[in-house]
Amino acid sequence: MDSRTRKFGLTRRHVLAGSSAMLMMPAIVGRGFAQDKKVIRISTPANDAEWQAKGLAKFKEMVEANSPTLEVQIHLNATLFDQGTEIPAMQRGNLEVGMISPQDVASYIPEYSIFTAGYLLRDADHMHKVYESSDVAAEYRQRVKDELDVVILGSQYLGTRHVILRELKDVKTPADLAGIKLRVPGSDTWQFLGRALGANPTPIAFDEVYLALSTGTVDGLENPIADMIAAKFDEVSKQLVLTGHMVAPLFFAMSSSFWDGLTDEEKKVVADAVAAQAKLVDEGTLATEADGVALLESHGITVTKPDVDAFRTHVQQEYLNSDYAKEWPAGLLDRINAL
Ligand code: KDO
Repeated sequence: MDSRTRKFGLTRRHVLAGSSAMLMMPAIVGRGFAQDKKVIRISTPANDAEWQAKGLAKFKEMVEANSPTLEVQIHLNATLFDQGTEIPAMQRGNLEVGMISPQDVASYIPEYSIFTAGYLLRDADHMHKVYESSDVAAEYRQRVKDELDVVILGSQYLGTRHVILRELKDVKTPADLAGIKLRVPGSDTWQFLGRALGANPTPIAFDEVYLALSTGTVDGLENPIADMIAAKFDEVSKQLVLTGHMVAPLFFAMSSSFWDGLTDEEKKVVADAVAAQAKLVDEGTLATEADGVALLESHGITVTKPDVDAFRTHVQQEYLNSDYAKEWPAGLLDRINAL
C-alpha cells in the first residue's frame, strides 16, 4: 500500500468508524452536534512551526467562533494528502481545502507554467498584484475554477526562495551548482527550476527533506528563509546562498462544489477568515525574513551573496528558451512585468 492509499484509507476508516458510532448513539445526535456541521478539512505539507500553520489556526478559530454550522480540521505535515495531490483530492470530494502553489496548478494547466518561472516576481507586493488585485489575478482564478473545480480564496506570501547547501561551497554563478543534487518538490516545473539554477534536481516531498539532508541523499535544496528556520534545515546544512530566485506564493484553495454549497453567510465567514490568516502569514513571514539571516548566522550558518544578476540572466534565458515558454499565453509575461 503506498502512502497515498494509506492516508486515504485512514480517512475512510475514520468516516466509517464515525458513522457506526452514530448508529449506536441515535439519542444524542441532534442539531448543533459536530455531525451536523459542514467540515472543512485542510491539507498541507507545512509543519506546526510555520507561519502557514499559525495562519490556519487563526482561520479555524475565526470560522468556528463566527459560524455555528462550520467545523475546521487542520492536517499538517502532509498527513492527510501527499504534497502535490491536493487538487485531485478536492476534485474527488475527499478534501475541502488544499494549500497549493502555482506549480500544482501548472501540472494541470500547462500554459500557466509561466507562473512557475524563476525570477518572475519582484517582491511580495508584486506577488499580491499578480494573484490578488489585477486583471491577471482575476483571469488566473477564473481559469483555475473553470478547469480545475477549485476556488482560490486567497494568496499569501510563502517567502523568497534561496539555495541551501549541506556543505560549504563558493557559489557565484549557476555554473558553480553543477553536479549539486538539489532537492526540489515533486512536479516537472520544480525539476525545471532546479536545472535552470544549474543543479541536478532531485524530487523529494517536503516532509522528507530533513532526513534527506541529514543522510546526504541530497547536497541541498531551495527554500524560503522562514521555512528553513521552521523546518530546522539549519541543523543539517551549512550554507545559505542568497539567490532570491523565486518570490513564492501559496494559495488557500477550496473545492468548488464545497464552496458552492455554502450559504452566503458561511461564505462571508470563510472569506473573512482567509483574509485574516493571509495577513498574519504575510506579516509573520516578512518579519522572519527581516531578521532571518542574523538568526541563521547565530546558528552557525554561513550566508553568502552570489552574483544574482548572473543567476537571473541565466535562469530567465533557460525559461524563455524552454518548451514551456512556447505555451505561455501571448502578452502575459509583459502584463505580469507591468504590474
Ligand atoms: C517545498 O516543498 O519546498 C515547498 O516550499 C513548496 C511550496 O509550494 C509549498 O508546498 C511548501 O513547500 C509547503 O507548504 C511547506 O511550506
